[in-house]
Amino acid sequence: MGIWSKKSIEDLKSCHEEKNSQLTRTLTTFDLILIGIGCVIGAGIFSITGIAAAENAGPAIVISFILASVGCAFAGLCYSELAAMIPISGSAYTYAYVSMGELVAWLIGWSLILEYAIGASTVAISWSAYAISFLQDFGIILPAEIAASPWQHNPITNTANHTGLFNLPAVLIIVVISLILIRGIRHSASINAVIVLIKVSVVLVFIGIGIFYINPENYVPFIPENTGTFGSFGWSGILRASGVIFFAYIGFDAISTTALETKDPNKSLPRGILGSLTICTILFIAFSFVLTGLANYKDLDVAAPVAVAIANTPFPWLQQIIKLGILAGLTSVMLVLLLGQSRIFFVMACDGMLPKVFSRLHPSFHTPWICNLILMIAVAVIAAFTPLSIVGHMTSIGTLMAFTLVCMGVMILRYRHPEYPRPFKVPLFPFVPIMGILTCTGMMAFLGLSNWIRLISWLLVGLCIYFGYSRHQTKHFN
Ligand code: ALA
Repeated sequence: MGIWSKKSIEDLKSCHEEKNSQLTRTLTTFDLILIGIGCVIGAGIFSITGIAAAENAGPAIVISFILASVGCAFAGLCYSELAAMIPISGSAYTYAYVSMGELVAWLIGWSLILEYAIGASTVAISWSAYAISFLQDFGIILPAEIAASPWQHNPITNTANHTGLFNLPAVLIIVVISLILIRGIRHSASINAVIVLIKVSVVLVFIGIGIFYINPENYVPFIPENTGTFGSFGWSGILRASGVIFFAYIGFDAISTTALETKDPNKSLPRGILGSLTICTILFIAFSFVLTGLANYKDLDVAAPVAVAIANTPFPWLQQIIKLGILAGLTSVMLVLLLGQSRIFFVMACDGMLPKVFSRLHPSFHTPWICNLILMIAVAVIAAFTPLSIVGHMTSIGTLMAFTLVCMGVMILRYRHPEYPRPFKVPLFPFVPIMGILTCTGMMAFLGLSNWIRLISWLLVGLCIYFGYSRHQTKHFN
């Protein structure tokens, strides 16, 4: 009993039974793949890829994408085994509760805030930059004071003068999305499907047109020589870039947070996770290859690298359409991240880890609306006042930690409960989870000391809350 007390899968099911019956099971495998793509293709590919190519890897960013995708595939397989075996909302948090006990579950739940809530803030900041650029194309110039946080470059002049007070567009988009989520999951899934269609079309158009205008000279040298600084080009740069662009892959695991609303979770969850991961990996590799072929990597160090690349084709008018598609793409990412976060809080509140108010459902919409409102305020405040790079790296390192623990969870549960039915089993066990642990921790290592310090500080705050509050409130399981 206590901090190492674990839940059995039956405990979990009975704990959530009452709430389960109030959420509607409407989502299919296809919906889940759309939710996955909706969350994955976003600021990572549209903004961070160009910056990572310009600062770390050059055209070899393609190799970074392949390396990161290998880590994601290992973790994705592990997620699938657990998601099918424990088809209950809560993602890695739930799996850790079953395999490693209450304290580790709390720490995972706490680091998932970095992935979902802080990730949503990151994307909102990127959305704001593209929205400002789009409006600017039509002569609408926002006052600099409300266009960025005080520590960010001026997105209107693209200069380093810090004239911003707060980021109003980022706040507005978070408010709109939170209100949509309060209205209900089915409604949100339909909106998500339309947006996913738009953004996948944008990616395909970019690849399909761009491939004919690649300048092969841009690929020379394919791996620029290391500048003498670790992580700045050469092989260390490629590895650093794989940690940086890992952000682009974040989100496929959000599928597992919708288990309570999925019709046939045992089959749909692994199919949804692996399906969306495969599609996104292919698109990312093709996209980054075309991006670095259209423009020299040195010119891609901007918030909107896609626009720079398109300018090198005979179709500059594509810029507006592409920016609009990117705005839609980023919107759906925020939608899924905020949905996932509210469902994780919902389950944690059900377990007593968080105050009950987080699991209170709206009488007619049947959504955790108070939780959505609290999240809306927190995420909007962070997006209003924080620079993009800090929240982006925090998101990556926190998610990688959660992924590592999911891979460990698979190994522990195979050992502790070999008898439990597993509708989907990780192939080549234990090779896959071990490789998942190694690749994810490797990417974390390359993210550098300052991000480790931030992660450890975040976890220490989490431990204080756990020992000061949650530990005394949790339901204990035998
Ligand atoms: N993968 C998501 C993005 O790139 C978080 O925006």
